[in-house]
Amino acid sequence: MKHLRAAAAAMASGALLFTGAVTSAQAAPADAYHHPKGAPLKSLAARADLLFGTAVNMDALAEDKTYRKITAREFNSLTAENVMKWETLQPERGVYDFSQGDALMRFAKQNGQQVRGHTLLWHNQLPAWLTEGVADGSITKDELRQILREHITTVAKHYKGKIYQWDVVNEVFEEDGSYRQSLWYQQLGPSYIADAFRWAKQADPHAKLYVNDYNVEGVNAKSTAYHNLVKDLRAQGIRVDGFGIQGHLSTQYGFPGDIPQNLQRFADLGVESSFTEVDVRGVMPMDEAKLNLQADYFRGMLDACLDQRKCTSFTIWGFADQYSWVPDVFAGEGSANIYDESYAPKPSYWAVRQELAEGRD
Ligand code: 9MR
Repeated sequence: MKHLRAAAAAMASGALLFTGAVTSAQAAPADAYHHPKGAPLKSLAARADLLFGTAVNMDALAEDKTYRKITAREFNSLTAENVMKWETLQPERGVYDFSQGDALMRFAKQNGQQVRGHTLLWHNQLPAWLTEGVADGSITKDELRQILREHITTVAKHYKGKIYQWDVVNEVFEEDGSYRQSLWYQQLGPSYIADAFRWAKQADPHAKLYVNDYNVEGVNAKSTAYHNLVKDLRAQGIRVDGFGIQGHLSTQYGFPGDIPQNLQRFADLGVESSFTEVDVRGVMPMDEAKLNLQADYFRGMLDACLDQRKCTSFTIWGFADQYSWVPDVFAGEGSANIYDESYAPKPSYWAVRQELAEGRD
């Protein structure tokens, strides 16, 4: 546990700002986030050979100058929080709208950032024409397979050579490791997963192709299902390159202690891994103890990634609390990000900063 040693050393040397024990009030002068001294987070990450990313809310990027500034300055990888999902990209059958996805690509290019693709297949945020068509039988199973093939091919080709990792399939297992009973599974059976990887590879051979899910940080039934899936697909000659751990944690539950073992067993299979959607929510109102615990959770995930050579990117799911998805989904919980609503860095910001600065072992 490198980070605990480092925190103790920092404390002893009086470097309080980097212990993670600061409150946001202490750490944040009123008017601006960009006061933390030193290099931006992305420079520290680059030195550690890590892509450090955030999910991007395109409305905030258009309307909020500070949001835009932080997005440009602190991260070397961006993920579309929503605009590369089916309902945005194919709002009508056969009609694609890449305008917002392309706007994100342009922003990333202007700022020298890489882009993570999310997601070629999911059971959520599907367009109504698709879900309704399947429900009323007007879209047959054969047609659905063609629709899936066409969507993956069109989207991956559109962004060919510009996306370094694609979440090819997202959230395909239940907590007990059985297949999620999604529209895809119910209509097409489990072979849709191998198909999705084949089609993605054909369309964009250079992107690293990922499975991605939540509650798979440690070794458990769900992460074991992914381990078996990756092993089986690769045994069939299907290219799967990476295991994506979303990393949506809550301070009201314990920290999964066996993340290093989990990352190692995927590395042993020959695939890389990434943290793809990290945030740590808490039961509101937050207090200093909870904020410090939150910082420990961020630190723990980042430390595990940095200590695993095959962990190549670490993306947080947004950075500012006012744009977080959490309060809409978990009643009474919030404060999941590293900056508060006024862009004051929280203890979790300092924890992330410290870990990045320490780099890999
Ligand atoms: O953050 C996203 C939020 O804005 C959307 O409303 C929501 C719709 O389900 O999806 C959120 O992002 C999810 C991601 O795409 C997949 N993993 C879980 C994320 C949080 O729900």
